[in-house]
Amino acid sequence: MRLLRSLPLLVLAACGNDAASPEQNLPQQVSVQATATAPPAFSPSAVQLATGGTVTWVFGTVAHNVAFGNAPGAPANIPGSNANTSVSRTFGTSGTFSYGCSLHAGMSGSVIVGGSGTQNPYDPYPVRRGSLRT
Ligand SMILES: [Cu+2]
Repeated sequence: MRLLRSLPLLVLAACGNDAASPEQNLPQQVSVQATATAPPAFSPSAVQLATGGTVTWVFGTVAHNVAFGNAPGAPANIPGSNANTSVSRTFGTSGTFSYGCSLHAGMSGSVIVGGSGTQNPYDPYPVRRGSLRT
């Protein structure tokens, strides 16, 4: 009977731990440079980000934009011609979001949000059994 009563607590503790650990090592803020040199590119072309984190695109002397297509959960596009400015977007949904610059064919990048960071080894017993006893 004692084992059955403590089982729901153990399950809750394990779920909470699982939800937190994949995000622990992912950055909240990342910068991407839109290069002014040929060929036009986003650098780095792929970045990893914690869910809810922010990417800042840094535009130099050559105009670029950022278009995510119609991916569900993607932030608003950065339309038009952006030069000598920086624009940030927040990513509240996990997933991989590919984007491109409509001014330069083949200029593309991706933002990988949540879940894919370096994970801690799975701990099957995050709470010591003894601490559940009352
Ligand atoms: Cu461009």
